[in-house]
Amino acid sequence: MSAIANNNFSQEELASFKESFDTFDKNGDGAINASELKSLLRIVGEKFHAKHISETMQEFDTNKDDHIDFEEFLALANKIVKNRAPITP
Ligand SMILES: [Ca+2]
Ligand SMILES: [Ca+2]
Repeated sequence: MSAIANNNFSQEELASFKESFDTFDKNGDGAINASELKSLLRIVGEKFHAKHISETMQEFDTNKDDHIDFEEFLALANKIVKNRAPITP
């Protein structure tokens, strides 16, 4: 819970992010891998180009397991929300 508590998200926002996370986690392993991150970044916009995927992965994959888990995803979501509208379709 600590990482979640560090974000100023409401329960509604968290539920919405979890929904997005599950949508992007296409193989359902509970984490976003590089190819899943690619489709995520394509949807959130032109600010995140394909060439930035490895950089984004490095920046937000804080435990270096080559996957973005939900806690790491919240940090990414936090950055996206600050830049533009929420990542709902
Ligand atoms: Ca996955
Ligand atoms: Ca990770």
